[in-house]
Amino acid sequence: MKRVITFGTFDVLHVGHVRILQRARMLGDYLIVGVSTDSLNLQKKKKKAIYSQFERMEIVKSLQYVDEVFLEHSLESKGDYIKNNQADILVMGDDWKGRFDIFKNLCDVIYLPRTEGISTSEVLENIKASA
Ligand code: C2G
Repeated sequence: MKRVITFGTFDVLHVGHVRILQRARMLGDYLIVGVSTDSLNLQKKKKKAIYSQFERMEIVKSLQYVDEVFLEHSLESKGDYIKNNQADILVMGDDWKGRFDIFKNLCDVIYLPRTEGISTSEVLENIKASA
């Protein structure tokens, strides 16, 4: 059974998130998602997530493509997360291209094209503009 792992904040879920999770799942048989904690997200994005880490985990877990979720506490722990979850494949959007090649000794590393024209920040801007 091929175990796929991926990571993200997945705030205000949109089709870009759904499509990477769907494609990641199709590369194996079981998809595990590390959902960034609120503090890791703040560190990465310099602004608070709209939904809490527990709400974001609940939403991601509800998707048909996702088998398991856990909290991603740090980018530096990615190697441990890969090992502890016995992942065979790490999948990330290609905005991360090259950033995780160091884990090629642990698992396959695949970067998939991002979905163009959508991001959580754009969605939030649109909501603000239409309010
Ligand atoms: N994504 C995508 N298309 C978009 C937006 C996002 O394919 N239009 C992908 C990203 O490339 C990433 C995943 O969806 O693989 C989650 O994106 P974010 O929630 O923005 O997460 P990110 O900040 O990239 O977190 O350990 C790595 C980090 O936790 C990744």
